Amino acid sequence: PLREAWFKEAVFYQVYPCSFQDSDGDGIGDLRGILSRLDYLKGLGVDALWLSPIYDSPMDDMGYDIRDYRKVLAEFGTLDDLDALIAGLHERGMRLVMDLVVNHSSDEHAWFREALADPDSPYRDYYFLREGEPDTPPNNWRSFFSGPAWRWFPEAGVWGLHLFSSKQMDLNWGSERMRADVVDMVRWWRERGVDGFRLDVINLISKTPGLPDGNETIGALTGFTGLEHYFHGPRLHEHLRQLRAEAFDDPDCVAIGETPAIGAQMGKLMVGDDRGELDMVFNFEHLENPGRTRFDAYRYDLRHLKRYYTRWQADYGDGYWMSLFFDNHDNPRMVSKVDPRSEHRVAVAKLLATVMFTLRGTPFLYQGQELGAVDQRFVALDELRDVESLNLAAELAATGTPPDEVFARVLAGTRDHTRVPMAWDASGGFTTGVPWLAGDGGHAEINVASQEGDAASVLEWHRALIALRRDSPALVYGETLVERSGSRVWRYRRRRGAEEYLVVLNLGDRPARTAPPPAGAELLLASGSGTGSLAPYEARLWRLG
Ligand code: TEU
Repeated sequence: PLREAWFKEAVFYQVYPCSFQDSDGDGIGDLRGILSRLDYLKGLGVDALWLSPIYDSPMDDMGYDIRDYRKVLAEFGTLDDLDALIAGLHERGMRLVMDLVVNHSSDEHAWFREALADPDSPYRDYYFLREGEPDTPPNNWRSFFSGPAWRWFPEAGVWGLHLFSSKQMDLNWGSERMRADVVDMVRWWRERGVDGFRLDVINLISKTPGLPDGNETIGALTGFTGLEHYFHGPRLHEHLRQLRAEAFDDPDCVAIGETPAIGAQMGKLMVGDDRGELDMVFNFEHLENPGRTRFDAYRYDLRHLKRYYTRWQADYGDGYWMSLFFDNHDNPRMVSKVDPRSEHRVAVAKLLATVMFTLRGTPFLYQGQELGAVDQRFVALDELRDVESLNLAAELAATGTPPDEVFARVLAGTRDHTRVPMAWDASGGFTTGVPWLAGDGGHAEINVASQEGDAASVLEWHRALIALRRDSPALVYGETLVERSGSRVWRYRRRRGAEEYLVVLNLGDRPARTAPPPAGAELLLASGSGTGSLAPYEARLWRLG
């Protein structure tokens, strides 16, 4: 049976703290800035805010490298500011989800410093530190951010494992003490009033004991030698259950796993109602067409989206719950990937929003997505800040790739596209100072002020969909029934009891014919004319009963 829960009904909104709102003119967003924009979010219909990391950090990976789990980064504010933000959210009936990054910590975390300084330290076992020779890393694993997954520490004569940047040291979940410290820390945040967590790369936390070499064939196919030893490791489910039981065994607390490359079946093992692990996971298969990666420049074919969701909605059934999302801080804008031509921007943004708010699952918006924001027009490599992009550029250059090609490839996939400042008005409105990241987010044309109150805008389309979903249990809990149609058209119904909706979408850039809705249907929303052939990328939503 389908279980009801607040997080299934809620609309989530991801805030990237560096780039949402600056309150003190240093060019870096902050907690006071976010607080000042809560009424905007409330007005949009947002129920819960997911905050990317705001913890103390040397910012090697934009805060996903945590130096102190119980401290706020000075540029973002103080714990008092965070308490004020929590209070501000709760006053408005909204909730706060924090990013929990516990696959790794910063190399500047006190645990790591002690582990490195003293072989007999109890913290030695918190990480994967291996004695050895400077030329021979302990195994052949590769980092997601280029190069080997091992860093040599000459001062201690040890290698340290890092699946991400060389300042993000993997934590050893095999250590009972380490796990207990994580549980303590999570409980401490719960007591501060936090309503849930987004668990960063949480499917990577269990590694095959002994850290054996990765299979070279898998490595050649994926680019990430070693991943079969940690993507779905031997103790993953045990660790997740311990976390749930000891840190957030409470229906008020939501746990969302970020789980790259996990697929439907393994995902279900983490979110099943009877599993006692997580409530939802982020899966990423729908973000690229099959055979493509984020760093390929190509036009995304929306027929893949139809196939993907048709399969997943059926597969998940009633005992599992999906997250629905397109943009986040790790990916370019979906609108730009589908069709970069500006004349199609509004229609594509509305189509994607329609999918997000009418399929079964919990929608997660990323800041700017509600405006139909597009990729940043970066012109040179030195405008980029993201460690992944910079490492990749260096790696490509080192293997002889010409500079133009290096830039083109990095530009296609750089995570900085979505990290540029939020566009509040035609002059930006993010800061009175100089933004930390080059790029204006296209704010002269695309911004909150110009769209608010304009019925034809992408922003008002989002507001209307969110309001409709809030009052329609069928759009939240209803079953998803896909109708037969040509491949360029996607038609599905959502039904619960007597309440029923029909969604009709044109997945292509040319007009498309489709059967009319049943007699008596009431047209609620249309991004085109709403009658006759569908305009390019047109989305229509009907109430049937
Ligand atoms: O991302 C994990 C992840 O797998 C990616 O999507 C990542 O951006 C990259 O594509 C790997 O090739 C999470 C965070 O969301 C990301 O910002 C962090 O950089 C990363 O974990 C490490 O903490």
